[in-house]
Amino acid sequence: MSLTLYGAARSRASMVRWYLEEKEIAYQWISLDLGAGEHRQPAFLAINPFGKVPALVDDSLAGPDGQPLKLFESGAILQHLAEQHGQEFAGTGGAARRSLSLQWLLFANASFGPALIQAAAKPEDLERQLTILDALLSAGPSLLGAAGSETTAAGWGAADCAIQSYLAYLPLFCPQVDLAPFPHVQASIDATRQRPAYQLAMGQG
Ligand SMILES: N[C@@H](CCC(=O)N[C@@H](CS)C(=O)NCC(=O)O)C(=O)O
Repeated sequence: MSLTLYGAARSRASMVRWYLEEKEIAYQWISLDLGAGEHRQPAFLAINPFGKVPALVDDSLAGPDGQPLKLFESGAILQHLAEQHGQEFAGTGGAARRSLSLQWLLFANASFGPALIQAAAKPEDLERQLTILDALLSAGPSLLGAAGSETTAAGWGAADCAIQSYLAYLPLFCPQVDLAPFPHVQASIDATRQRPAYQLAMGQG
């Protein structure tokens, strides 16, 4: 079995890389030079026709073409890893946990990420989301646990990886946002930055 992750420095691939490092899942890292247009070359377009990173090739499963499974979209890759390699949804409560994981991954990529990008134009949208996240994080660092999952063991997982990654981007993308009213968000950012696997994933290109 082998996993190959295609990414680039300072890209969303870092999120996926953090997950793999944190869970100690073996993978090969291929760093593309976006400036040189490596992501627009035929070899990579055969993996992700949209020419974006991250992309994953997982030879433990076959895709519809009979070749090793190729995936793009960070949220889909994280959910795949959680299910196939992270054993996140086994046992009692697994089905609910899987659905909640998907909910938070989609929220991270479709709602929270865009709110960060549009923070200058729509500050009230980001503030509202931060208020809710701060309240949820006050119940514990894992959103799956805080969101009312039936499971007893609320370990760190793909959903946490995505949300915590975007939260850690917040001071970089939106330095104008005052985090003083959001102490649990601030604590989450501080804790994320302390994690060796996060540092490794963010620090190496
Ligand atoms: N929604 C996609 C976004 C992928 C994306 O936009 N990736 C950027 C890097 S963060 C990229 O590949 N940019 C290169 C380009 O667009 O030319 C995901 O979450 O994977």
